Amino acid sequence: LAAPGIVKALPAPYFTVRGTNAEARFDSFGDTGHLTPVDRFFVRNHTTTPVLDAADWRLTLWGDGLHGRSPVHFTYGQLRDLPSVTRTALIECAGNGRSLYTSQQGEPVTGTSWTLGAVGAARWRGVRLADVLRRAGIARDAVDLQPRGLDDPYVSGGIDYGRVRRPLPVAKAFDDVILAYEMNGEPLPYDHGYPVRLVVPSWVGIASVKWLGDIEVSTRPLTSPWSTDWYRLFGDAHPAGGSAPISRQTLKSAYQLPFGATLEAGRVHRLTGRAWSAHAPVRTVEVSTDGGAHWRRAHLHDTPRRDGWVRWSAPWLPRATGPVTLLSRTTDAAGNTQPDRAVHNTQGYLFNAIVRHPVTVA
Ligand code: MTE
Ligand code: MO
Repeated sequence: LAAPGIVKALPAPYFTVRGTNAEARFDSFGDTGHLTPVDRFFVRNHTTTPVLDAADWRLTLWGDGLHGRSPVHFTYGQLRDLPSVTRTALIECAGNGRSLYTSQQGEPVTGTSWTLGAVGAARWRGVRLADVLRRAGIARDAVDLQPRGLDDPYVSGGIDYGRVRRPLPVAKAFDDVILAYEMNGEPLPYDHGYPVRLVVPSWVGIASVKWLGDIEVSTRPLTSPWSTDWYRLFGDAHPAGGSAPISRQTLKSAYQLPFGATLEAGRVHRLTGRAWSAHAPVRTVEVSTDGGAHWRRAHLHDTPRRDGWVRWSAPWLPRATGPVTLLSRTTDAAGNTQPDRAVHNTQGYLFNAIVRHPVTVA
């Protein structure tokens, strides 16, 4: 049952597999709690999941940004002996929602054709990256880190781009990044980065490097193809070589209902969904069951906070039969709200528009 490059068995009801990637069906979140169980947590692999052994794994820190000796090593046991922290964080692929640029806005994009299931919330336990950097002797003038994975080098179109790696500013590393070794109270599963991964809260998923092997610590800005060729906004709205490397995620809301679902006319349905923002806690979710002519507030079932998402529901009594477009729109405490259209970029990142969710009343 395991897909190529993915170790965990992917039960068909929960996932759509695309090559080495697996997307959760958003409607399968309907019977889960605030946290996303591992059996429906999306997998995004540039190549394949390596099966590593914690007993001979070690993390190496190196570079001119260490003031003492370099390299410095930490074994798995040494990391586990450091004070631990546990926190909830979403991981969401920068391209989550990408296919909607085309299906909803008629715009071409390249990259994995996700709908809305390349996101999940988990409880992560591990060590603060700041603690490890201090112990390794990070210099005052270090500005950038470059964490790198132990999965196979990424080769595409005959070009070997090397192992997955991406610069991470020291300021973010000291803020809230953790080296995670547990997910939802269990050792990290192979597909999610065993034995140790980064969790970079509120940033695009690529920042959360899995199967972490080493971290370069530098007194100068670093780059990699994951910050120059991809994970930037390219296209007409972003001329002159594209935006800066993208960092923070955006905001979204979605119904926990299959696209094209059929709902019975003449009875009350409890429509449910989730909303999340990487900028600030969710403030409101509004729903429209008439294609946007009227909006009303959904009921929020979680206390909005910075981490994780908010489950919401709204009752609906459809009377007339026929096709209907359901809409949802979230607004966060910083005043960000989902627009009617997302600003197009050729690689289809950061889709944030109101999703047009087709259903049929019969
Ligand atoms: N880390 C390594 N080493 N290799 C990868 O291919 N994919 C990144 C990131 N970390 C990746 C990686 C991307 S693009 C995303 S969206 C997240 O991992 C996905 O994390 P998940 O597979 O645990 O859901
Ligand atoms: Mo991603």
